[in-house]
Amino acid sequence: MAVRVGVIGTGTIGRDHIRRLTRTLSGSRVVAVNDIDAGLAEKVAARLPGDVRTHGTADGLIADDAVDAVVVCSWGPAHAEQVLAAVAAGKPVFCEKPLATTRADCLRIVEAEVAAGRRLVRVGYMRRYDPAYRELKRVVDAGAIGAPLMMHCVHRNAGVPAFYEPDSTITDTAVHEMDVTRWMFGEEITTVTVLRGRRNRHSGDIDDPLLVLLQTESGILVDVEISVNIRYGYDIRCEVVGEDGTAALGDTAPVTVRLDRGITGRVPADYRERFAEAYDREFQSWLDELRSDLHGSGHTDHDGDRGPSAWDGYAASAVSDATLTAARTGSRIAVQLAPRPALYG
Ligand code: NAD
Ligand code: ISE
Repeated sequence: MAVRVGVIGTGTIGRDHIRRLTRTLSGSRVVAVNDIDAGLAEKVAARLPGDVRTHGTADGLIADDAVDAVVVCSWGPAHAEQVLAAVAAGKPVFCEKPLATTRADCLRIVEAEVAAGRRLVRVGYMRRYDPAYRELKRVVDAGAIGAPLMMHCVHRNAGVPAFYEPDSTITDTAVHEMDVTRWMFGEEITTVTVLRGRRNRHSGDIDDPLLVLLQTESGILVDVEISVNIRYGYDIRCEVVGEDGTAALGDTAPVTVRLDRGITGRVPADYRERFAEAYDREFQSWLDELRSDLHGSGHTDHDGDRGPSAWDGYAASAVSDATLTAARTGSRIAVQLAPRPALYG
């Protein structure tokens, strides 16, 4: 039986996820939508097959008996209340990253889930499902390059979405590398430092680019270039430096052309192009888990885990909270983490 999904937030990524749930993946049906822009939600609903309800409020959608599971794609500051409402209703919820924009709000979600006694929340840290990132992690885990010492990351966007605020470079963009670092090395991040440099002329009041330096429990150093207005395209790079060698994501251009003494290859326009397969896989994994929960067989994904949890969302946002302080003060800041509840293994 198809999982009946309600989607909150029908903006850029909301519509992309609705498309994949409707046209690409198996096992679900979008039955309800909500957006604070009611006209937008109605337009999106009208284009979908079947009878799709448009709810005036997120709470109304969550309470709808026809909705089995909720997808939250509103902007970050709205996530916490919507995820908490879904948990209170006992409904599984997939929340786009970040889980919430503050460590405190993420902790409220973790506490609510722990009180509920079961894992209902998944967070959209889709890079964990990207084939290239998975292969990089496999190489590192196999010990092929020796013990990891450093990781160099580049996170470049051609431009920023309308909701973007000055802190979003950290809470909305760099937060991906905070999650990738924890996942890649299976360690928490302990300290963070930020350097601001000459500002990109396209960036208005946003400090862009930024150089973020993370350090993990065992001392691994991770540097992250954040550039969010670098017009040429969407460019994600990652290289792990080990004691004996290095391993890096390959070039993402599927084809390179050599012509007239030049070489060209496509750079993705944005995350929807670069991570299309990762989003498909993360959603298929979530749907498979929900369907097997409905039928009681306890699905886990290829790694044997249940995807990025509320705890993972909390831990990444704890790092982004510390990073905001590091950017403001210019100091190296320690990450504050609450004890990890048993619910998260
Ligand atoms: P967007 O601005 O295009 O869309 C957000 C939508 O949410 C808008 O239509 C807006 O009207 C609606 N909205 C805002 N507040 C709301 C509320 N309280 N209730 C209901 N609707 C509300 O933004 P976007 O680019 O689609 O990003 C949305 C979220 O998805 C953000 O958290 C962003 O970080 C995340 N995102 C993740 C990825 C990824 O790679 N995993 C990529 C893009 C966006
Ligand atoms: C956006 O919200 C995403 O999550 C993208 O993956 C990221 O690259 C971008 O910087 C964010 O704004």
